[in-house]
Amino acid sequence: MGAVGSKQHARVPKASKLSDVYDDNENSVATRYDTLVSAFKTQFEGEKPKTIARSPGRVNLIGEHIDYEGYSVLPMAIGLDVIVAVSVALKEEGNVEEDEAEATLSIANVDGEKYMPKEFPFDHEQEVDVKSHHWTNYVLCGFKGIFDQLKKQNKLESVLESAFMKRVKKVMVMVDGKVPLGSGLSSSSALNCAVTVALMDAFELSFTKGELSELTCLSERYSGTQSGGMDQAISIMGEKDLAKRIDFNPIGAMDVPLPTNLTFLIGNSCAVSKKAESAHKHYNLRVVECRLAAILMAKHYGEDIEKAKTRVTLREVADLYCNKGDLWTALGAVRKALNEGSYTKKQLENDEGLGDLRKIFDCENNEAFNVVLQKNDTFKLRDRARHVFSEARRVHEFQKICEGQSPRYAVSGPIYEHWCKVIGLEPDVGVASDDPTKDFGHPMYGMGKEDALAKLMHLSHESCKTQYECSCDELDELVDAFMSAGALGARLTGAGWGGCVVAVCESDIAEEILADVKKSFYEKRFQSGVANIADETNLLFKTAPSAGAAILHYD
Ligand code: NG1
Ligand code: MG
Repeated sequence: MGAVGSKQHARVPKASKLSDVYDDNENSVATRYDTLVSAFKTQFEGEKPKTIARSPGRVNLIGEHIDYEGYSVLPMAIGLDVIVAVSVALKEEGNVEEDEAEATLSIANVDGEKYMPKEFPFDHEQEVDVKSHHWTNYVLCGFKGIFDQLKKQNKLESVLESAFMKRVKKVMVMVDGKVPLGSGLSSSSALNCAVTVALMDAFELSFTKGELSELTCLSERYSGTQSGGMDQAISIMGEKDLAKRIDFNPIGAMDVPLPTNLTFLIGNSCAVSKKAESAHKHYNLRVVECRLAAILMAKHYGEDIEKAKTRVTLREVADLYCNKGDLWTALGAVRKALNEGSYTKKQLENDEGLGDLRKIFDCENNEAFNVVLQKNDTFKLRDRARHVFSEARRVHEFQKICEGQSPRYAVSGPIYEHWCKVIGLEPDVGVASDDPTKDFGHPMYGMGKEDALAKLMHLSHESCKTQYECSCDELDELVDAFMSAGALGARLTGAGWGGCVVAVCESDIAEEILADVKKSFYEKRFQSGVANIADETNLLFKTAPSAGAAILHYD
């Protein structure tokens, strides 16, 4: 039951055959690699790539917006990926002219019309121009992350002084991405991770998967989002046929086998979530709200205000004060510690005694938070904290059910039984409500495994929509379309505010559901020609857990 395995100490596999990395579609995959190599040669005047690496996008099955609060999430890597070819040209020894020339980092894309090439100095301190939102920013993130990691390991000086690094003339990078942008399938992390792995190999360095997951999580913040570490960790540590429970602090990945009679489907709502551009009112604002909620909860538990102001995550506070992190207790505490509705900046600074918020968020040095505080005056804390704790609980329940526990035992626990006594209900009955704002049990007793998993996904979507407010009309409509078509459950996946829905269904009706959703959602939305869009651009498809990052020796 429940295969376990924590793979953070392993290295990224080096495969020599494409079929070791991809399980199907091998012919078109091979053509894609040929195209990458020939685009590389054309762009870089006949040079041949030294390393090719791939890293996939992901779909998060459950556990939304809780990674940055320190809670485990449950994604799987998908087949769509980013592939990167890299080569390093070295200066000729003794060639004075070359010795003095500035080394460069030259980045190009197979789709050069849409994604223009760009060149930077070969300098790990090169700043990322967050305001430009240029696609190469993520390549720069990957590049910088490698040197940050070396610094952390006290190896930066020696690597920079090595004969190899001193001779670098030009680093050439060619990218081909298949993960749709802004769709909640993590195209950005797939790009960052693929580049990091390719450059690591080309620079003759070797990091463990755990180190790579951590360094790419941190380096992606150069792009302007205060991201958690889910996307990078699963892109690096994903495995065929397994979903993963990704843990943080320290980072780890535990195998989660999914029921074999179920199929997961992905549909793109076609509402593009421009994450970097709208971070101040969406993603980064939520990070700020959760942190404020953590601070007020710590204060509620009697912590000295100055100490409370150093709290960063809700988990930190729950672990300290809520019965060692018991999520039922934490949900109860939220009601007492945080007001309903919104707090204004003034209320937080004056009435709650937090003082200058800009100081708490180190706005002098953190532009992302600086913009959030400049552009927002109201902050919802209770709803956000409630989502985080209840979603963390759903992840736990989802995993337990996948591992074979009966839904009843996955949901209940000593504290749950206790609450039932307090409110005068038989634990077996639970509180029969679909309302995710109710802090007590959900009616999962006697449910089959499949229905219980689907129900958790459904509750997750409701919580994202009403408590975290990260859904949108298109996503809600697509969730409904999947449900009407016969899916067992459906929810937004990824950051939300656009992007994709993940649905789960009995495998034998997957095709029927896809056909139905194509009609009810896509054809209705786009009137004509939708069939082609849906077929060609990965808008609607079946998915299964796929392999994570790999290095390919391809010739
Ligand atoms: P998206 O926007 O789907 O790549 C983001 C974060 C995750 C996680 C989810 C919400 C990045 C790179 N990723 O994913 O860490 O917080 O939102 O669960 O910012
Ligand atoms: Mg992303």
